[in-house]
Formats: sequence, structure tokens, C-alpha cells
Amino acid sequence: MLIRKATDLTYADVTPKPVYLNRRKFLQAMSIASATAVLSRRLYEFAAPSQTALAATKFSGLIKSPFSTTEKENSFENVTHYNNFYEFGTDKSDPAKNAQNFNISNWVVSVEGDVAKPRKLSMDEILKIAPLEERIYRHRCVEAWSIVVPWIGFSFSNLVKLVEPTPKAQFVAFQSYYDPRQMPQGRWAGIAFPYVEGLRLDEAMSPLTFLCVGMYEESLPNQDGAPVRMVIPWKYGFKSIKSLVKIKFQSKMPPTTWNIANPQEYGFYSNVNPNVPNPRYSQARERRLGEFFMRNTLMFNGYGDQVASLYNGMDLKKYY
Ligand SMILES: Nc1nc2c(c(=O)[nH]1)N[C@H]1C(S)=C(S)[C@@H](COP(=O)(O)O)O[C@H]1N2
Ligand SMILES: [Mo]
Repeated sequence: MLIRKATDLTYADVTPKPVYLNRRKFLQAMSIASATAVLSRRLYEFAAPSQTALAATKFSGLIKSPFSTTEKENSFENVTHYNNFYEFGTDKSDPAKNAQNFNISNWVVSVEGDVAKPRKLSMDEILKIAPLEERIYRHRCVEAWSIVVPWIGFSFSNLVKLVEPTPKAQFVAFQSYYDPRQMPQGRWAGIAFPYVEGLRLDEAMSPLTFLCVGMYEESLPNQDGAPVRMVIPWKYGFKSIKSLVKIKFQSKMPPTTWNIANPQEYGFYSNVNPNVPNPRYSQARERRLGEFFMRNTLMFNGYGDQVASLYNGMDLKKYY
């Protein structure tokens, strides 16, 4: 154990927090290193200071999307301090604290499966796929809270066209990054990682389905799914998978994290539907963060004009 000396406190006082945290990890690793030479190398490797707390990129020249709601946006403070990101802990306040040093440098998203042109995309390449839009969406969690967020990104269909799915591709499977060393709180989350999600190909091609790289004119904060996530506004929030590393086109319906964890409560489709209650949460009403009175939840979260036809002839009580 590292003995905490008065000098450490002084260092903390004069050093910006992320640097201080890394220095502490470094010192801890070094003290262990001197004890056990063989183990030390590995411990040092994962505790070594990394390039973290990268400054947010400011986006300019964003296209204003015609799909934006005119409802009042939630505050940046709100949207970055009330999160679900179970890899970093299950409390709504955990991700803001625990994702601070998440290392997103050299990020690569593998796009693979039944496609003519599989790709491994860097963030620079992703940002060049299509012009960036600001798109203000309602976003509704199955836990009956909702927020309004100015996301930045572009329709996911742009990426789909880039890789040219073959006729076999009927579904898209998504996978999040997972590293228990960077996300130690995930061990206690009670769900399996890496987090996985999926869409039918026609759902993925909807112009509303959004590949998101930022919000409030900046790159995504770590707790909101940096550096790249999905946003699917007519479905419950858990479909909007964060910190994407893999996108796979395939013929079979992919497994999804919350369906695996609790199939009675969470189906593959998970369209916002006020008429189909979850066993624990009525879905009829919702609370917009920051508001006192609840409001009625709208079918497909109010996006029915654009997406209802995807489900023609389907019994949405059965396919929840
Ligand atoms: N990888 C991953 N993605 C995730 C989650 C998660 O725990 N892990 N939580 C989901 C849930 S339940 C919701 S409501 C939204 C929350 O997004 P936000 O924190 O940006 O509002 O992210 C979704 N994406
Ligand atoms: Mo959620």
C-alpha cells in the first residue's frame, strides 16, 4: 500500500484533477512494482498514465436537421450528470464520475459481416462519412424519464451505404467497447458485457437512425458514449448503444443485452409504446428531466409519422 504523505495532498491541490489521478495511479503502480518484479510489468502497463481527459472538440458549421424537435432542450449539465452507462456503474451519477479517464484515443470501429466492403474506421474517417448535423431529439428511457438533446452526427444509412451490405444482411448487430480494467464498476452491474444491441436492416436504414459523435456542439462526453454511439429516438434509451467498436451485418437477429438479462421485460424491438407496460414501469407517462409534472408518452416517442410503417402488420404487444 502506498503511504499517503502530506506532499501528495499538496500535489493534488496544485494539479488539475485528471493529471493528479493519473499520477496517483502511476505512483501506486510503481510502489507495487518494487515489491514484485514480474507482476509489476503488467500492473504498470494498465495503470500507466494514458492520454485521458482530452479536450472536447468543438464542431462548427453544423447543418440544422429537419428532424429536430422544437421542444426545449435539457441543459448540458443535466444530460451529462444523469446517465445510464452500466460499464461505469449503475447509479445515474456514476458515469460522470467514473468515465472521466476513459481512454478513447486511437478509436477504431470495425464494420464487418455480410458486406461487400468491410472497413475498420478511425474517428477521423467516421467524421468524413457525411456532413455533420445537429439533431435535437426526444430521448426516452424505459425507466420513464426523458430528455431533449441536441446530438451531432448523421443518419446511420450513410455508413450502411459505404460498406454495401449483401442480400444476406437482414440485421445489424452493435457492440460496445469493454475493458474491465478501465471499467471496474462493470463487474457489479449485473448484466453481461460487452454491451450488445441490434436493429433490423430496414430500421437501421430509417433516416431517423443516427450515428452520433457529439452533443451541444462538442464531441461526446465520455459518460454519454464517447467517441461514437447510436441514437434511435423512437425506441427506449437502452437501444441507443454507447462507445461503439463493432457493427456487424448478418442474416440472424442478434442477441441484445437487456433481452438476455430479462426477456420478460425487454424485447428486441423495444419501440416506445405507452400501451404496453413494462412489468415494473408503466410506459403511459414520463417525466422530462427538470420538470415536476409528468407528461403522456407518445406512441413511437412521437416519431410515428416516420417509422410506424416499418411495423405494418406486426402485433406490437407480441413484438415489444
Ligand atoms: N454500452 C452501453 N450503452 C448504453 C447503456 C449502457 O449501460 N451501456 N445504457 C443505455 C440506456 S438504458 C440509456 S437510457 C441510454 C442513456 O444515454 P445517456 O446517458 O446519454 O442519456 O444509453 C444506453 N446505452
Ligand atoms: Mo434506459
